[in-house]
Amino acid sequence: TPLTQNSKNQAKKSKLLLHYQPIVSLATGKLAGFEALVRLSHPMRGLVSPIEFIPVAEETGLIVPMGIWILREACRQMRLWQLEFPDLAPLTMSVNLSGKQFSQPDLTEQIKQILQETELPAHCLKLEITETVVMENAAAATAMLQQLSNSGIRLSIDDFGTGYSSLSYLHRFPLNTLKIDRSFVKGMRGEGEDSEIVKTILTLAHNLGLDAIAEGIETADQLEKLRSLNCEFGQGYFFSKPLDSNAAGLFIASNL
Ligand code: G
Ligand code: G
Ligand code: NA
Ligand code: MN
Repeated sequence: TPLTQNSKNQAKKSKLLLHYQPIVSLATGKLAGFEALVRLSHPMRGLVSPIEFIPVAEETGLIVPMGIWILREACRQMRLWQLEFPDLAPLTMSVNLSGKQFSQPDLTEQIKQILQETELPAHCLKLEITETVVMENAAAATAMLQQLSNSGIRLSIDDFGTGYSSLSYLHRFPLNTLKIDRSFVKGMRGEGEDSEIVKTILTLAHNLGLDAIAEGIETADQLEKLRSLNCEFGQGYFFSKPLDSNAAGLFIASNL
């Protein structure tokens, strides 16, 4: 039948989807937002990691339309949750931006249009950019970050501590958040070297007026340590792995 034919064709297509990893306030344990993480659903290979296809998409330029789809889908989903859970404290949706996306001159206009279409308030969207991308062309980056920030969009530096960073620029960028790379959280026990690095990043963030998210929290020990260091937010398997949209909706409901 045509229906079977159609579902066969559909099953052969690769398709993009988003998973959402909870970000939690370490002081209260309450849900603060999600990071959107893209996946490719492949008919033969199942869910393919972005590590495999984002670099290819960057090279071919496909990342630009793909990134627009990701932004729209993430904003649409967050707006749906706001409507579904009206008592929800405002959550932030964090979306990763690649270097090529970040260098599109019309990025701010495109995002403003997506926010208008999806009716998501600008302050509910946060963009994650790595320090390497920002530092590659610091002058252009400053102008771009300023535009985005002027539109009310929040900004965070992803994988902080692993890339090339310049402290003299950092304080000039209109940032909101530093995300402490999970490699530092992983090695954090007792008074080891990684604990000192985490402490130093937190001091830096707070001195610059930024908040911090610790990535890759997997144990109660790491959580306790980060809490005692006044790290505002955390993300990692200890709280939840990235969830599909249904499971993320259930996570919100169980957190109300
Ligand atoms: O979700 P996972 O751990 O597999 O992500 C692997 C890497 O892919 C991470 O570095 C993450 O930042 C990146 N990534 C995930 N989703 C996106 C996305 O939507 N856009 C871009 N540019 N990178 C993403
Ligand atoms: O580069 P970026 O920070 O965006 O990478 C996010 C990736 O980290 C996601 O693909 C996600 O699956 C992964 N991740 C999230 N939490 C944990 C964790 O607690 N431990 C490990 N090993 N990886 C995690
Ligand atoms: Na990220
Ligand atoms: Mn990250």
